[in-house]
Amino acid sequence: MKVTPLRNDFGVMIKPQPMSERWRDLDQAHLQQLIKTKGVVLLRGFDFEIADYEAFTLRFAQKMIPNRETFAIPNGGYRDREDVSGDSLTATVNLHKGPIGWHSEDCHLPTSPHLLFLYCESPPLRGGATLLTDGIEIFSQCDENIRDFLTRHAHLHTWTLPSASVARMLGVALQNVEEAICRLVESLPTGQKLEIEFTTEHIIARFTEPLARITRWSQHKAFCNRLLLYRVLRQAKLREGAASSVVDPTPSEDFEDVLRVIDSLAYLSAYHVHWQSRDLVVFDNTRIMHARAPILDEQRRILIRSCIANF
Ligand SMILES: O=C(O)CCC(=O)C(=O)O
Ligand SMILES: [Fe+2]
Repeated sequence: MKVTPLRNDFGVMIKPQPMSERWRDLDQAHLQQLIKTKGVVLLRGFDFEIADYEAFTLRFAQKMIPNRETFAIPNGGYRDREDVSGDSLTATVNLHKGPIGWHSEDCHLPTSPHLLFLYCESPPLRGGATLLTDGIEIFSQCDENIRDFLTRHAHLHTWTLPSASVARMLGVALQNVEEAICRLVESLPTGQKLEIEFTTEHIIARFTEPLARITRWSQHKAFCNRLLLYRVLRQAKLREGAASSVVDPTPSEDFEDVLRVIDSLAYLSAYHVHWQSRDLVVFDNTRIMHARAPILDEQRRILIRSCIANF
C-alpha cells in the first residue's frame, strides 16, 4: 500500500500499490497503528463494495453501534438517517441536506463510538464535502486561558428516554437494561460520569463529559465534542433529539468569544474530503471532529457505520 499524509499534523491516505492490491490484503496491525497515531485513514482506489465496507468495519469492532437516528426517538422527533442494512448498523447520512457544524459523533451519549467509518456509495457532483479536524491540534493551539477554561468545564447532557429505546441503543433486552447500564458505568473513561434515574417507563440519564478530553489512543488532551454544533443549533433555535445539554459550570459572557476562536482553529486545521466513488474513511471519534458542507445535489450517497474498537 502507498501511504501519504493528508495534512502535516494528522491523517493519511492509502492507495493500492500495486494497482491490483485488494483491501483484504491490507495489513491489519499497520492500519490500526495508523488510526492510533494519525487519527484518520482515507482509503482511496480500493475494491470496496458495500458488503466489503461492512466486512472491513467488523475487523476493528468489539461491538458495532446501531444508528440511533434510524429509529425514531419519541418526543424527540429527530430523524436524520435511513437504515440500509436492516439492523440499523449501516445508514445513510443524506436525508437532510444542510451544513453540519463540528462535532464528535454521539459523544453526548455514554455509548459513543471510538471509530467512525464513512463510505462513498456515490459522490456528489459538487458540494457535500466532509471536513475533518484534529482535536489535539485545536487544544494545543488555544492560548493558556482557553485551555484552562476547557479543562475546568464540562458538557452535561440530560436525556429522558423510554426504557425500550435505551434497551435498543444498548443492544440488550428490556429486562437487562439496568445491568447493562451498570456495566457501562464501570467502563467509562476517566473524566466521564453517568448518573441514572429509573422511572416506570423512562430512564433519565445525566452524562458528563469534560470539554478537554484525553483521546482513546494518546495521553493528549483534545477538544473533541459537540459544543460548536450546539452553538449553531442554538442560533437556529433547534434542539437535538431528547437531550438537553449545558456547559457546567455556567460560563461567563465571554464564552461566545472562546467558541469563535475554537471554531476558527477547527476550520484552519481542517482536511476536506472531496468524495470519490468507493472512498472509505475511518477516524478516531475521540480525537477527530467532523463537519459537512451543504449537499447541493441528489447524487451524494455517503454511508455511516460506527463501533467500539477491539484494540
Ligand atoms: O454527511 C456527512 O458527511 C456527515 C454527516 C454527519 O456528520 C452526521 O450525520 O452526523
Ligand atoms: Fe456526524
